[in-house]
Amino acid sequence: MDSLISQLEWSGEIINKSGKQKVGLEIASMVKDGDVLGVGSGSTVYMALLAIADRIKTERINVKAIPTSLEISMFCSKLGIPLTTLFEHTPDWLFDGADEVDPNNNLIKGRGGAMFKEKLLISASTVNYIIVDDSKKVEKLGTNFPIPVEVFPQALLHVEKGLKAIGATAVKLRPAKGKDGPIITENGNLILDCNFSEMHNELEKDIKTITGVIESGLFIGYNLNILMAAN
Ligand code: ABF
Repeated sequence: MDSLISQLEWSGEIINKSGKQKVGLEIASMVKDGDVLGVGSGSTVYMALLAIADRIKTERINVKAIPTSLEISMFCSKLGIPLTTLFEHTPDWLFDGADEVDPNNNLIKGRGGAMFKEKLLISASTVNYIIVDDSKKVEKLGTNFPIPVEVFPQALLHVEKGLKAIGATAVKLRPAKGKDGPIITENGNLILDCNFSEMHNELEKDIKTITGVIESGLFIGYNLNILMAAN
């Protein structure tokens, strides 16, 4: 009988995305037997996981995944990709998506609200591949997406004040999808989506120094390989 997870559908994430499919196949072809993979979120990640699952079945390669979200964990389980954790392993390499990338390969991530674990895994992996398409390229971060900041709930007002003090021009509490109230992250926290008057190289650090901030979706000065998917 099918397990509950195998009955789940992810088809909405993975249809009609041929450019991403190509990059997904490229990612899958880089996987070596014995690799421990950090697995981010987003549509190209789904594509890569489908292709990796295929290699596991056909070539019997031994791969373990450390996922950045519960949703990705369940997708891996559905595909038969074995999971592990940061308690047991450090990822050999990682692949993930992004919401914006600037000419210096700085990023905004976190549309899915998983940026804390995404940043943790990117920091823990020495080799990282970030998969984007043309629509993600911006001259200046913050053009199409605000910077998401994960906040310990009781620190909400304190963090809002701190963000405004370092130049946030708009701070919005991210609402839950399809229901009342705020979105609650997998870590039990809230998300503030912020716009800043000025984007500068110290902004990620400045945000992080506010007590009550868990993490932001700003990635400045990381050593990343950006893979471009054709549209
Ligand atoms: C994750 O997936 C998030 O940080 C980012 O918001 C999202 C990008 O998804 P997609 O590649 O589908 O646009 O990386």
